[in-house]
Amino acid sequence: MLRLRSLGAQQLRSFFLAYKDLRDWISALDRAGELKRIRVEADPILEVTEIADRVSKSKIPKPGGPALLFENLAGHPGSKLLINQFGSERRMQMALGVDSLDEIAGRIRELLNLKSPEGFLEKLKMLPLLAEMGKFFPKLVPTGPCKEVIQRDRFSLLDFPILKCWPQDGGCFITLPCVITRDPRTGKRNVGMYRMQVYDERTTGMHWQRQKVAAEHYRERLRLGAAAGSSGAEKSRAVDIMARSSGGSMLAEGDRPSGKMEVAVAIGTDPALTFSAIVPAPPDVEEFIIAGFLRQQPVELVKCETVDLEVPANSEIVLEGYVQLDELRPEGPFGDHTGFYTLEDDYPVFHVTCITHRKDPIYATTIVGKPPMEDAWMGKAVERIFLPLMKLTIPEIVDVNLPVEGVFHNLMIVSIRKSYPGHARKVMNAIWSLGQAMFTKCIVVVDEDVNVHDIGEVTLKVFNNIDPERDIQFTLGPIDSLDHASRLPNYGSKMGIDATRKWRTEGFSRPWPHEIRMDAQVKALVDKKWKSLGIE
Ligand SMILES: Cc1cc2nc3c(=O)[nH]c(=O)nc-3n(C[C@H](O)[C@H](O)[C@H](O)COP(=O)(O)O)c2cc1C
Ligand SMILES: [Mn+2]
Repeated sequence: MLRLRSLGAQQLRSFFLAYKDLRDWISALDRAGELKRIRVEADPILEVTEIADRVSKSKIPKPGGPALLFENLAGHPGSKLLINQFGSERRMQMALGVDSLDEIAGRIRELLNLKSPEGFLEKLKMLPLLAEMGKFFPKLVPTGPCKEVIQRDRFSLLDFPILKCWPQDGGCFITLPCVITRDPRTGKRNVGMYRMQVYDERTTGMHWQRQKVAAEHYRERLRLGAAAGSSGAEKSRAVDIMARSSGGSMLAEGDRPSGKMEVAVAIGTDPALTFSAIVPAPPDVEEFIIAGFLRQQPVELVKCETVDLEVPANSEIVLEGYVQLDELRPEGPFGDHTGFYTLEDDYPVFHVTCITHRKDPIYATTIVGKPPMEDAWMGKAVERIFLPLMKLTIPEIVDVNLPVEGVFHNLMIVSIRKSYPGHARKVMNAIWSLGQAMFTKCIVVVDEDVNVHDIGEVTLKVFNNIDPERDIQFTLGPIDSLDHASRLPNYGSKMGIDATRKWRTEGFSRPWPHEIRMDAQVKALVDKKWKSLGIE
């Protein structure tokens, strides 16, 4: 009963907090002193990056600086651009309507902890919760702000102040798009954030990495096409392009499977929705539901004009179009969140068939580069929110830290409640098989008494505790596409360090030393004397 009441209170509170759209969110940032309007002219080519980068790395007023609304962009009179909206702990909390990200983790735990009601009264008590859950599901509405201007004939991507982020980038990139696709088998929708390189007025790259959900939707279409194709040749062509779209060269003309995959892209939505596009949710969970859960109000969707997809009604800009199944094109280089440029590689191509937008649309974007950047704060939010979900499959996990400089896939420090010999290695293997955590290049496992967020303590304990030859575990598997060091693109080795205290049952027969700690009595004594010592 208590649980239900607390959910009710949260629901009531967040009723006032869910942002209607990007503009509502910008006003909230402004009121909270978290927004800076830039009226001096700035160029979307490199200059906005340099400004945003300095702000991201500044400590004023707090780490991450303010969000920036550029109101005077060179070459784009009248355009506005929002950047760094998620770029601080406070803004990330505000975006999700909480005072602490652990609140959301708590809400997820509540849901996971639900037990089936026994008897009529308990069922009755569940009703408000069920009503609450109804709020998570998206709602189709006849129209919305994103339809204020509909452009089917004369439109150009070049009208928007799309950034060229870094000097050696292959061009301008849309960096904060919510890319919406549909699973051709189940009809379920996916929203993923995949950058888009602008090739010309109506064409972009579509950088969904091969292990991401939209890439699977794409392969699913190829498979279906192959199954429908009458000849064995058609089938083998589809298989071929699947392999080649993982880093190979283009197919020769006349050797291509045909067909299209519809795609819609929303730019500049309310912050919960934008955030939902980056969360590593299980493939079959619609991000629209996650956004509904986070904002505790349904996401309102409208039908697209030229494709059979739905988009958030509150979007500033919507791009509708398709990806041709037989077409790959070099994408990149792009200054990435690893702090290095990702190399050029072949990716699908997005053809825009229609653009709809609000009047005077605000273009939302971000930059990535050497950390810390805006995405560091988004990544930390994912870390906190996903902890209870990780614990669902790996309950022995106590806490997790993905240090920002580990760029999320290079380093995970995890503390566990060790219960049996080899337990740390079991946890490594579980993490390497858990969704996007499969990319983790190095997993460091420590005992539960180590504070994973204190890098000094982690360093002290880990390197004191290991016998490297014994405690390092290597494995081979899929690697993040951004990794430039692996032997092959997307495939290479990973390492786990078992830095837990070793047990006799693990073949360790030496005594384990005690950690140095002063007696409590002596500490209390010195506390009392401290001032009189005249040291401070
Ligand atoms: C700013 C930003 C840019 C990103 N760009 C890409 C990208 O270009 N390609 C990609 O595959 N993932 C990119 N990601 C990560 C994905 O959004 C993330 O893996 C997400 O969970 C994918 O959704 P999915 O599981 O529905 O495929 C980016 C994340 C952020 C925060
Ligand atoms: Mn997804």
